[in-house]
Amino acid sequence: MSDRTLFIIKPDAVSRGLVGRIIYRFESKGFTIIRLRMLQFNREQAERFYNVHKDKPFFEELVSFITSGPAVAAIIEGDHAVSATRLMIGSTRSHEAQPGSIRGDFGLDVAMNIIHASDSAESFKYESGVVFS
Ligand code: DAT
Ligand code: MG
Repeated sequence: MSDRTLFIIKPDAVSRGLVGRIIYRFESKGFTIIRLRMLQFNREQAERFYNVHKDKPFFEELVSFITSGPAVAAIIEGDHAVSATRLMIGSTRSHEAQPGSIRGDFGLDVAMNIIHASDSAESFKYESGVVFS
């Protein structure tokens, strides 16, 4: 089933010069890029984006990290986009992420974990509204 998802290359990966290598993986996999933009999250937008985590102890850290520098957001389309992209990014805790996944190959940290991807069709709809409106 062809569907769409959103990923965000987070400020740590942008500042480390990983944008091209990350986008290359999604193109190589067979996804089509539908939208692509560099953006700087402001606090209000970051709090809305991460609304689902507002009661978590790491919420403040999350918001301050995502607003700390430019990020790159993309909407991509292809078969099983949501689940395939989640597999490609790897586990949240980068040091435990499978080698071959983006977090597994490029990161070690939990908070600064390179990339975000929507985890369902509903979160894709919500998150892309925050980032591409
Ligand atoms: P994911 O990004 O894999 O969907 P999540 O939705 O559980 O993970 O959490 C959102 C982000 O919050 C995650 O990418 C990094 C941060 N985060 C999660 N757990 C954390 C923790 N224990 N300490 C610090 N940051 C954390
Ligand atoms: Mg998540």
